[in-house]
Amino acid sequence: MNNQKIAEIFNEIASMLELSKTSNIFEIRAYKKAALTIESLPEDVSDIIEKNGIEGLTELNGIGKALAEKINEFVKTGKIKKYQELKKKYPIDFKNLTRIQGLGPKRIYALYKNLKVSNVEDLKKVIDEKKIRSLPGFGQKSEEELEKGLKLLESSKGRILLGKALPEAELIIKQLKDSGLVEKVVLAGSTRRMKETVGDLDILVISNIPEKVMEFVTKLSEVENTIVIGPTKTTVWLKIGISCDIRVVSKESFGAAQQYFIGSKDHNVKVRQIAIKKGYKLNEYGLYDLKGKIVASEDESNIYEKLGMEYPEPEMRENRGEIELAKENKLPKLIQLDDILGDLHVHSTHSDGLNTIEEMALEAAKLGRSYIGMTDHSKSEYIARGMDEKRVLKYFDEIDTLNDKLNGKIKILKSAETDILKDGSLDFSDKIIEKMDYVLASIHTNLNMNKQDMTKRLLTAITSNKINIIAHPTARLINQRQPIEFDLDKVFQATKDNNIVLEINSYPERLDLNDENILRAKEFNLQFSINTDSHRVNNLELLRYGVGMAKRGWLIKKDVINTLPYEKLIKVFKK
Ligand code: DGT
Ligand code: CA
Ligand code: CA
Ligand code: ZN
Repeated sequence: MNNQKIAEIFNEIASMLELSKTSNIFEIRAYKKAALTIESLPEDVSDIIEKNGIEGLTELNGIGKALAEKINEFVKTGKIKKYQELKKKYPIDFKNLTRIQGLGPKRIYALYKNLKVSNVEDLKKVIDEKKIRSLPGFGQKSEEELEKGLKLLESSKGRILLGKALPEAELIIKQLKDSGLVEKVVLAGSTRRMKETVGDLDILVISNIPEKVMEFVTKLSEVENTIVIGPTKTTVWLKIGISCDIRVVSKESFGAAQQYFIGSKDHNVKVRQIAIKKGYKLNEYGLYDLKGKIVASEDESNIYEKLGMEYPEPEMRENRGEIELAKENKLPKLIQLDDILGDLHVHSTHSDGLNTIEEMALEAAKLGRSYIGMTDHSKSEYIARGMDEKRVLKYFDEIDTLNDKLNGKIKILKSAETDILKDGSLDFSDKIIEKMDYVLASIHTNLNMNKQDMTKRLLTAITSNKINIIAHPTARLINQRQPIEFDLDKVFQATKDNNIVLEINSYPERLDLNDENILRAKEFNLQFSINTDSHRVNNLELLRYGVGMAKRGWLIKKDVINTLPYEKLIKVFKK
C-alpha cells in the first residue's frame, strides 16, 4: 500500500517544515490535511492515478495540484525529492519521535542539535545518561516527562487500537462467512469486549471441515505469515501488526467456548468459582455436574442461567462488580448504538475538517441521525485553523441557511469547540457564546499544568455558567499522551452541580472519558454525551467505539443526553 507510506512522509515533511523559517503555516497545514485524506482512502492512490490520472487525485479533499504531483512522483519513482532534500538537512526519525508525549518538531530538533538524538534509541540513551536536564529549555522536569513518555510508548508495544482491530476482525469474519466453509463465526476476546486496545484477535468458528478453514485463513490477504496451524487452533500474524487466533469448536460446545474466549480472564476465574460452589465444573467445552454430565454447553446464556446469573453483555465482563449484579438479577440494561439520535461534536472545513457542513449533515442523516452539533475550533487552535469571532458569525449564518435548505431532514445545532484557556476562561466572548445552541468546551493547550492548577482551571470553566459539554475531558491520546491531571471527584461533583455534560469521545485514539472514568463519574449521577469528534464524513461511523466505552462504563440510555430527541435536547440546553 502506498497510502500509509505517503501519509507518513507528508506528516514528516510537515514536521520538518515547522523547523524552517521560510515555510508558511498554510503549507504545513496542507501537508497534514493531505496526510489525513490519503490515510483514510478506501483505495490505493496508484489505482486512482491509473483510473483517472493526476486529476483523480486533485478531486480528493485537501489535495491540490502540487501535492497531487508529489503523490504521483512517489507512485512512479518510489520517492519524493522534496522529502529527501529535507531529510538530508534533518536526518531525524520524526515519525517515531513525535509519538512521544512532550516532543514536537522544535524540541526534537533541539535534541538533535545539542545531543545528536536522531531516533528513539538515542533518546533513551541520553535520558539514561541524564543529559537532557542540563539542556536549555528542557530541565529536570522535562527529562522526567520524556522518560514517562518513552515508557508509555514502550508499554503500548504489541497492542493496537480497537479502532484498527475491530474493522480488521470484521473483514476476516466476513470472508470466513462468504467462504462457505463454516457454519458459524463469532468474534471473541478483548475486541468483542470493546477494550480500548487489543493484544490479539480471537475468532471462533463452527465447521465440519476444519482443515479447509485453517488453510483458507492462512491465505487471507490480511495475513503476513502463519505462526501455528492445526485443526482446532491456528495462529496467524496479521499485516496490521498483531496475531489472530482462530479456533474451530464443535457445535455442542459453542456456547461454552464463547463464554471462555470472550473473557475476560478475571471474569472467567470468578464465574468458574461460582460453578464450583454450585457443584459444577466449567471449562471451554461445557458446564458439567459432578458425574461429568453436561448441564449446559451449546448456548452461552444457558451457562449463565444454570449458574443463577443474568446474561452479562461482553462489554461488562471485566470482574468489576458485574458478576455480583448478575447474581442478583440487577444488571443494568446497557445503552445501544441505536439509542443515540445525534452527534454533538462535529468539525467541518470551517476549521480542520475535510468536509463541508452540508456534507457532514447529509452523511449523518444517511446514518439515521436526526441532528448534529457543529463544533469547529475556536481561534486559539491556530494550527487547526480555529475560527475568530468574525468567522464564527459566518459559520452560524451558514448553519441557519442550511437548516432552511435541509427542511428538517436533519437539524444542525450551532456550537463551536471552544478552548478552555489557561486561566479557565473561554476562547469566545459572551456575545458569541449567546448565539450558540450549546457550548462544547475543551482543553487543548497547557496540558502539563500541575493537578491543583488544572483542577482550578476546569472548575473556573465549569462554574462560569457558560458551557454545556466538556469534550474529551482528560485529553489523553492512547499510547501517546497521558491524561491531564486533575481532581476527578471534585470536577465530577462540580460538573453535576452545574448541569454540565461530560463527553465520551469516540475517536479511537481518544476514547475519553474511558471506561474507568465513566464508572467513576456515573457515581455522581451526571449526564454524558457520546460524540464522534468527526473531521470527515467517514468518521461519523466511529460512534460505536464511544458506545462501546459507555457500555464498558455500565451506562444506560437515560445517562446519555444525545439519546434525547431534538426538541427535548434543546430544552435541556436552554435551562
Ligand atoms: P488481549 O488479547 O490481551 O487484548 O486480551 P484478551 O482478553 O483477548 O486475551 P487473550 O487473547 O489472551 O484470551 C482470550 C480469552 O481467553 C480471554 O479473554 C479469556 C480466555 N483466557 C485466556 N487465558 C485464560 C486463562 O488462563 N484462564 C481463563 N479462565 N481464561 C483465559
Ligand atoms: Ca485477544
Ligand atoms: Ca488470543
Ligand atoms: Zn473536536
